[in-house]
Amino acid sequence: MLQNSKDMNSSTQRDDLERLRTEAYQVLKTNRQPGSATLPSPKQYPHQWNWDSAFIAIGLAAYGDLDGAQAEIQALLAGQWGNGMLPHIIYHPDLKMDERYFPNRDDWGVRFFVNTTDGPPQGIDTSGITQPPVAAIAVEAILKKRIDLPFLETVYPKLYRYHQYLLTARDPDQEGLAFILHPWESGLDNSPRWQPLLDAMPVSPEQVNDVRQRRLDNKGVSGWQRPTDEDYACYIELIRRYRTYRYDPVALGRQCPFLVQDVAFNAILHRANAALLHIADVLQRPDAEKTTIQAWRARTATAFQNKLWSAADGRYLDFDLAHNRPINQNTIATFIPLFAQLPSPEQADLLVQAHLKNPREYWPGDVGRESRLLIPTTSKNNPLYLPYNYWRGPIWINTNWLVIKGLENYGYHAEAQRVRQDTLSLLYNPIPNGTPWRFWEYFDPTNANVFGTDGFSWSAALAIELCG
Ligand code: 2M8
Repeated sequence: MLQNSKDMNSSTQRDDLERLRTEAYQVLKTNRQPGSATLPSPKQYPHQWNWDSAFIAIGLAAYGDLDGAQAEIQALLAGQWGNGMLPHIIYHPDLKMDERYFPNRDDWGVRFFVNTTDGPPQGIDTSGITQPPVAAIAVEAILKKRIDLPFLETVYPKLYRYHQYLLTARDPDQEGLAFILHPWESGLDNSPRWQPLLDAMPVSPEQVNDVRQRRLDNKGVSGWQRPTDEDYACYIELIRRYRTYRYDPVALGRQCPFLVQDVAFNAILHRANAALLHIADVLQRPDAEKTTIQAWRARTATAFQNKLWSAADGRYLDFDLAHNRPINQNTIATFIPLFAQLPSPEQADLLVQAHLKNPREYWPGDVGRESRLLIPTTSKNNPLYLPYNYWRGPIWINTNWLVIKGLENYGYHAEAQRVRQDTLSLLYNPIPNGTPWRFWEYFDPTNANVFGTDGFSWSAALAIELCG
């Protein structure tokens, strides 16, 4: 195992990191579909996912495969809807893949219910919801390595329209906060933050039974590592409702039982708007357009201070628009605003000292619930914390990566280094005469047990980025 920064600087460790990079890139090559995008995992997630592709592009850019990174982004943007939304899944063109993932393309019904000028492009099957908007951040990572003007000119208008959709259709009151309308839009699917909302959603025993029959995600991966059937019944019930509303954004905004201004999603959007501005500068876009992006950023920054910050808790709280109240669940989302430089230095210090470095919450130690590794995705003192279940507590490479960047933004270099060290040590697991790195999906913070699927693309991609 990679143990500490001293080890990491030794020549053996440098060789190991070099091998880690090479093997990680191999995973991405294996998961890439000829002439198309990279699957998160051919076994578990056999289609293209929105924020996965953005993380993959970041890893490809860090490796120096800039053509691959650009192709990944272009494949993602090819699925953009007429109304600007970037769907969370672009289904694999091979229909046989539908036997391997639930819900399948027909379950969304987007072709039937969305006006074609607003909906998915002809010939591309997509889901009907989005995911955290990391794409512009990935494009910025590419442009820092190579300025390919024709590429930037192709992708910029699409990214602009995506952000515009999020800050208009998803922000009818112009607060600078986009709402998400499904737990899957957060990317942190069964985060404890959503539990109170799901508990309030009526789903029948028949619906639970139906998803129990249809679910495929808990066949290759053990069910105890995945969301419950009850959670899945809610996920599918929400999709059923969107079909009933014909994906009309106004109806969705008024009637959806799950409407949340998610701290993590909006922090990522804020950071993505900084990236968009950077791209606009490179392309010398008109001032009016840049002023609009600046206005989005100003609004979001104000809303984070005035609406989402809780002085009593010393952290940001998501806001439940359907019930007009904050959601108070301490999870990894607490730290994502650091990535977007939203907190003041004093707020950042509170987040780091009172929460991240608190052994009752996130920091390793045996006060209350014991853990050894950073960063659990749920605070250890949250009653809903489960170190082995999906987004309920396990460590994920993408959330660690976002927090590492956030800590570095504020000069918390020792803490960032500690998280980076833990992240690489989880990925680096040499076994004699075997494949040393399997790039698992998520990890137990108490004992480094591995969960989910192996050969998981964003674990590999962000490992490359972290190797530097
Ligand atoms: C997971 O989500 C999908 C649904 O979108 C699933 O559980 O089937 C999440 O971890 C999500 O963040 C990720 O993008 C997706 C593909 O890796 O898997």
